[in-house]
Amino acid sequence: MSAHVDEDTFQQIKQMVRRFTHERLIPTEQEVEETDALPESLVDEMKELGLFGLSVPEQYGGMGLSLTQEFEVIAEVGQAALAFRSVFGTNVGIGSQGIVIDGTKEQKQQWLPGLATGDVIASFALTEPDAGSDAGGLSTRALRDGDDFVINGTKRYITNANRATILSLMARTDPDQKGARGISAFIVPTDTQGITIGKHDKKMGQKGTRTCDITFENVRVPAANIIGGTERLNQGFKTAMKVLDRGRIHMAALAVGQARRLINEAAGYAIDRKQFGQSISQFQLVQAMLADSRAELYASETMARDAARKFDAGEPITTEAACVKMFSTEAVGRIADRAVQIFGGAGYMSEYPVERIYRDVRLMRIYEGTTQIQQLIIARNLIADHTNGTRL
Ligand code: COS
Repeated sequence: MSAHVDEDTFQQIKQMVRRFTHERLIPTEQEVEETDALPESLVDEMKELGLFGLSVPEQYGGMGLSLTQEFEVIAEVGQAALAFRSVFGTNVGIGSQGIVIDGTKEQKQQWLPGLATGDVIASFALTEPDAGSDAGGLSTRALRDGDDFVINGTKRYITNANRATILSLMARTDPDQKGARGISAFIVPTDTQGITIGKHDKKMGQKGTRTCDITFENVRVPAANIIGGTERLNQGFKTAMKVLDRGRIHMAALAVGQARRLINEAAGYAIDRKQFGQSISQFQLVQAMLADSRAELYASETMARDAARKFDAGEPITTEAACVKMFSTEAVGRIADRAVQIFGGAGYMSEYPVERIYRDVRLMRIYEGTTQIQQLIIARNLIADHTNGTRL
């Protein structure tokens, strides 16, 4: 493992997060579900624990975890309702990583320390009303005007937009280029004139998370705010794709966390619940469901760890990240379905967490690239490699 922090420190961080998840987050899940909001005191505790800075390099005040280590930590916090991870997730993942991966030294110095403490919140602004899966088809424009760019357009379903201090925003800087070329990534402070954050969306699950539309009306940012500086003009789509590649392994950590929780819940219930005069865990049809879930969890963990190790070693991971994201999020959907089945009628009642988790994990097969987009990426790369003579 290409550890960024030593093994002892990492184990301490992991144990601390595991304790925090079980002692503080899981007991607050019901309140979050009912109020559709996170208690601010808990968000402050997360800041104090350093959760906002897990992936920010140590030199900028973060914990500097490798992706392998981040996977293990996120899988711990991922046992709790997904809303908890979501509030710091954009700082650890898609909101900050464009700056970490492609940012200039000045941009890193300006923003990463605040992102690490949680004093600065970053959102990733790619999706638009007419550009979801077809991210390269986005129509928000950033047109050059002297030393500035002037941004107009609308972004949709932007996670943590309500709290964001800055946006990693993808916009079309070359209107003559229709597709992925001609897009640049910008750091846009949300207090810039002309930005309006809409009211938050009502969702099927993941209560307590926040997604909002953002509109831009003649929003003026200096050319120096292009992630990586002006030499990365029209290179922003690639920045977004690199961020998403990495983010898809982070997503797998969440799927693994939720899968572990579901299996714990289902096994506990199956052991306690008696029918036909015995524990239902003794019935082979129930055992088959538990076994399938356990095996799929193991496959998800193993794939994600392998992909994270390759990422940390600097290897290309686009195919692996897509495989891991597709497999682990589809698997957790099946695992949630089986957990509800094992709980029987009780599984349909909000009294037990599996009913909520069943709804919460549904989004995982959609956000940060649908299963169908992952299939497209995997197949495209496979066909290209094969055409070039590469055999598995
Ligand atoms: N890493 C680095 N560069 C990448 C890349 C990656 N993973 N994927 C693509 N690129 C590059 C390509 O190499 C290409 O570069 P050149 O122009 O130099 O050849 C450029 O980016 C355009 O790539 P491509 O032609 O593959 O773009 P497409 O428009 O066909 O789109 C998909 C590709 C479908 C993969 C992309 O739009 C996508 O991931 N969509 C899903 C978006 C998403 O996940 N949204 C979730 C919401 S945001 S949380």
